[in-house]
Amino acid sequence: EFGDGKGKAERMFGLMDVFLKNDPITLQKDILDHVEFTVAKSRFNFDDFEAYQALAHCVRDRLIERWHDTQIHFSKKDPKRLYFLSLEFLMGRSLSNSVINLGIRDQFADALSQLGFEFEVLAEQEGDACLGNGGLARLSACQMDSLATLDYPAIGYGLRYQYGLFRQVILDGFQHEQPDYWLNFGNPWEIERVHITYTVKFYGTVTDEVLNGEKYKVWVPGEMVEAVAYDNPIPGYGTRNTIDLRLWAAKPSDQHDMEAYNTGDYVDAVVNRQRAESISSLLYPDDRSYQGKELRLKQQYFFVSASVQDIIRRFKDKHKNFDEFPEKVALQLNDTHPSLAIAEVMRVLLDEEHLGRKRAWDIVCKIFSFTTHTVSTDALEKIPVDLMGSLLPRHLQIIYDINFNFMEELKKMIGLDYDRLARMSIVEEGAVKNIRMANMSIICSHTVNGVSRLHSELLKTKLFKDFYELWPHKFHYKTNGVTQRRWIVVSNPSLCALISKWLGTEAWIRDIDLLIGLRAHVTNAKLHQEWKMVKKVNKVRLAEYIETMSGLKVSLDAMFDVQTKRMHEYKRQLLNILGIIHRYDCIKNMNKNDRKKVVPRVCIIGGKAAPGYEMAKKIIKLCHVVGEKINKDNDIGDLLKLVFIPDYNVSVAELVIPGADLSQHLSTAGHEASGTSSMKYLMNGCLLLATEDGSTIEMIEEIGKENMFLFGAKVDETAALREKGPALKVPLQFLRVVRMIRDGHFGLKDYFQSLCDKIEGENDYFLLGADFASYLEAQAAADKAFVDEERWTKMSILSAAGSGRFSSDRTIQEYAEKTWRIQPCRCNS
Ligand code: 8GP
Repeated sequence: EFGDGKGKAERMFGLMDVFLKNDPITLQKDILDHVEFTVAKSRFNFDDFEAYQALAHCVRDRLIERWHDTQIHFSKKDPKRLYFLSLEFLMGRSLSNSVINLGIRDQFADALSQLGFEFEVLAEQEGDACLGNGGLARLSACQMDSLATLDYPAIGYGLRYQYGLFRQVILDGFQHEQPDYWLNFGNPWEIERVHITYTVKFYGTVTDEVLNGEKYKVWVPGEMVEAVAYDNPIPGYGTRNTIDLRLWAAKPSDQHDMEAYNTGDYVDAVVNRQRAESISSLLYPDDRSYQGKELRLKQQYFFVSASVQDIIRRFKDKHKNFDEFPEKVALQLNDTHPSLAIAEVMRVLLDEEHLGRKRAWDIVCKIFSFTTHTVSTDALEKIPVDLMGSLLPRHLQIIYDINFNFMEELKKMIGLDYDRLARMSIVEEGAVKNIRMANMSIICSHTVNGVSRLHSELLKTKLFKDFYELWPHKFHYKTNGVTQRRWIVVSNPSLCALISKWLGTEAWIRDIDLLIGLRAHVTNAKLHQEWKMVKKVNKVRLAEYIETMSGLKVSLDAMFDVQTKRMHEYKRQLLNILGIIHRYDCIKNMNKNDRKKVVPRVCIIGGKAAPGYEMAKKIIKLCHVVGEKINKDNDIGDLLKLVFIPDYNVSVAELVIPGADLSQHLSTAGHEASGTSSMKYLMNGCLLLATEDGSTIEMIEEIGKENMFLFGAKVDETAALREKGPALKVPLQFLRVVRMIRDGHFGLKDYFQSLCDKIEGENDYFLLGADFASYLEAQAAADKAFVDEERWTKMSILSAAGSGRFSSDRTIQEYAEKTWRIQPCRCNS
């Protein structure tokens, strides 16, 4: 392994300790060494942030050590590997998660306290890595944690954006976006690999060439950019396995623009080179709507091309030909964003490896699997043919070729049903011709997964009906899950300790099914007492946060009622706000005696709106004006408060979720593919008020209807309700609250008209009016349950106890066994 001879290797081993040690003295020494030599501060004078940096480097050393062992082990065993391609990973903070997964949190806490620092305080110094928008991106992060924990030989690939998701700043109740230049203070969690670089080509032309009597296509690029690897070690829990999340950054290529230097245009040429870096400069903040922008397509191809080169290089290191490629490589497309990988693998196998069409196609069909995260046709990516043709001329040819062959096959199978042929074609005809990325992904993948059972049904009967009828065997689902390491162990240490105590083991941290064991104690008064205490601790933490952030003092006796997620009309934050207005209105009209019976509530809403999404931004403003009115109304006091939590992100979620009593998941049935925030709330013993949508349907099976507050139209009822249009009866209370907004009760009368128009009469596509009465009933049921403390606590325990199915460990195991067909590869060294 060490190049020149046994003697050198032995000498190097002699110089190293076998493993880094984790006793308090060694840790203190290592931290201080990093203060001095990495952070370059005096070990007698450093602040919390510098201590955090030193600590992070100390943890990083230990991560690298395990990461090396794992990579060497994988390389020796050469197992089939999973390559997880995703344009978004929402990792949040790394410190606490890392030390917990490495099993050395307490040792670090001890070492730090002896140096006069508190672990928790230092952990707060870390900024979030927000390289993703929302559900899809956090799911990728949870799945990486599970892949590592379950010892799967996997690598994640993505983009190292310099600007993460914008920071949300609220000024006068309006959302403003600020850039998140998150690398400003350095990032100790990544390792720059200056030697792992690949050239990525763009633009140019395709020519024909003859080699040994065979004709080949040659792509002569017009621009070249370098992709540099940044490795982010992802430690598993309870294992030495530490896998790699490899993110690519764009750097100018040395091969770039030689012409310009030669013609003497040196300054311009250097300035132009810098443009290359813009490819990985920012994360697009629109989750869902797709706009066919060139930079976005460049990002997609850039990360796909670098990853595919890396994958093929790794394979070729061990294999002489491509025979075994499908037995060694599984490529997972996280939504359609990485789907250019299909055309890219095809291109490499055809034009560079000269395998011939049949063989290349045969390989492609065996290695790709595709997961879609949406239910809406509008959210499916389409790339204008002109754009594709100019940026990636060879790929467009390949896509046309795949499509031609598919259409020929299809005609044989279904005959000349031109409508259906047109619907299934990769190429959408029309004023602007488009490439339909989802169609390409389905045609070329062996498996298409939905993210919940209901989602999968909708894919089969609606979104991808034509494809399902052709290839029923391709369609599956893997209900999403979240990792209990992050969402209980890191974010809710008190609950973690309590669960371990009552189960008599920490094994549930790796084996979530054990949580069921809590059911045996569900009526135990001692457990109830401790359970309530844990909730209280977390509510105190959340209340303090609210006070520092907004100056608002909230009562701990109130029900903390939370809705946090991206702002979308279908997620119906508006329904929540209308419900709050209704509650306020009712309280205002009550006499003193009736008011005594009101269950006090602190309503908490958080989430970002895409910068160009007007309606979502209006909902944020509405939340603020309503909150202002209610919170300033002394007559109401603690009976009702409404707080908007700005800049909702992973670390804010870690604080909010454990402190919630009730959480709301209000999507109109049939619109939320799965939903994952509900799973985090559930694990934390928070009760759910929800529609029967996405994965909630599966939660009902685990928790029981009687332990949740369900409401609203079911998925098969929505079409009929919409059809009724203006004839649909909506409750008077609904009309009244909308009227209050229209009449300017909360100010900005004109500004909110368009918002009101969207929810009245036949415009009410998301059925707020139709679901309002049932929503209020569910809210009333929640109030009733909350006053019965014992019942509430029991429901809370049962929620956590039944949340096991929603661990990403289960999801990943299903993917591994059924879709990727990979085996664990545990590193014991
Ligand atoms: C989300 C779905 O809306 C959510 O229901 C699901 O739980 C989550 O994915 C994980 O599967 N979808 C997206 O976040 C999404 O489509 N994002 C756009 C960037 C594509």
